Amino acid sequence: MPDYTYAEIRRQPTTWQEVLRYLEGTKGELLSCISAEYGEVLFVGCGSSYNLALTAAHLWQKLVRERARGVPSSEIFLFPEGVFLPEEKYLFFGISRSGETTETVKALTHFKEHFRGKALGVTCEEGSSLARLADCAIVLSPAGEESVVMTQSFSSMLLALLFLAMEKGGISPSPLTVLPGILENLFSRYEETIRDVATQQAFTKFIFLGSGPLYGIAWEGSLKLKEMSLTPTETFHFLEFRHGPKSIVDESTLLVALTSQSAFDMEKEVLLEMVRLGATVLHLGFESLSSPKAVEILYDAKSVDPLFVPFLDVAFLQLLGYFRAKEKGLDPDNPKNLTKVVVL
Ligand code: F1P
Repeated sequence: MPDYTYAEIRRQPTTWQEVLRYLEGTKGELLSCISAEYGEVLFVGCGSSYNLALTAAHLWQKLVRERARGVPSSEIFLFPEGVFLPEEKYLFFGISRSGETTETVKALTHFKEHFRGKALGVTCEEGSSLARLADCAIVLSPAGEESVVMTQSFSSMLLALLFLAMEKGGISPSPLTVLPGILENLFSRYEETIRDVATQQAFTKFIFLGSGPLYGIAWEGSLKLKEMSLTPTETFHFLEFRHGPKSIVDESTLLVALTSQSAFDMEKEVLLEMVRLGATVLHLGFESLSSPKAVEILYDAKSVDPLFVPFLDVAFLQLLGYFRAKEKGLDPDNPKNLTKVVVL
């Protein structure tokens, strides 16, 4: 009987539909809350929520054309001089599934007390500290989950931030309505591919590669595999991997490669170089690497917008972590050493 982590991963298409309906209903209020001009937009969170912040910042800057950055919550109050300029006006997004992570609540409070601008909370918990302390809150109750590790909460909070970025950037978010159906179809086509890779014992080194908006997703896939299956992992921007870390590549290495349409040629060169060093590649992207050492999940460029890729990639990386945990006889619902919320 699949446990709730699996159910929540597979439920994402339905949850995304519910989240999009919620956003259509609240977008007027949210847009009026963020309508001013800001010198910089900060996306702030811990763990998976920080990985989400990295991707959200890239998408925001691209779509809204405002400077944006992802920052770990603790940096906000421990090293504010590296984040803030006193005279600047900021839009601060505090991101937290629980809305109770000590560092993120502290970061939002510290921002409001010491710096200028607007503080929004992005959470799945109605009535949470983050939702109460923020000037405005995005509360995605349909994306709440039983799982300790973040799955639908991650993709749904990212979806909300993409929706808002598109609206503020003057781009209609209506194309997002086809995203749930696309994931459902891809799940039925490729779930077994992911399970096959996850159950191969030959791999002992797992390296995640992603650039641009997919760097945060590579980190999230890396964290999912680590949290659920207790597997050591590393994460790099694609071309950074050549500058030293590639020294460890051999036949026991699995590269989990999240390629992009815009940088595919250079990303492919990195991957084929590592295949020559003995690596196997789990490739998620649009174009085939045409290599016998690549296991591939390929998206149809005619129906998949590049903006959809972070969501499709992360859903399959969640399954990778889940299936490898099950293969190792571990319980993904109760990951070792972890709690659902980190309260200090
Ligand atoms: C953040 C977090 C998760 C981590 C674990 C503990 O929670 O650190 O990233 O995977 O579940 O909580 P939150 O601030 O998003 O509630």
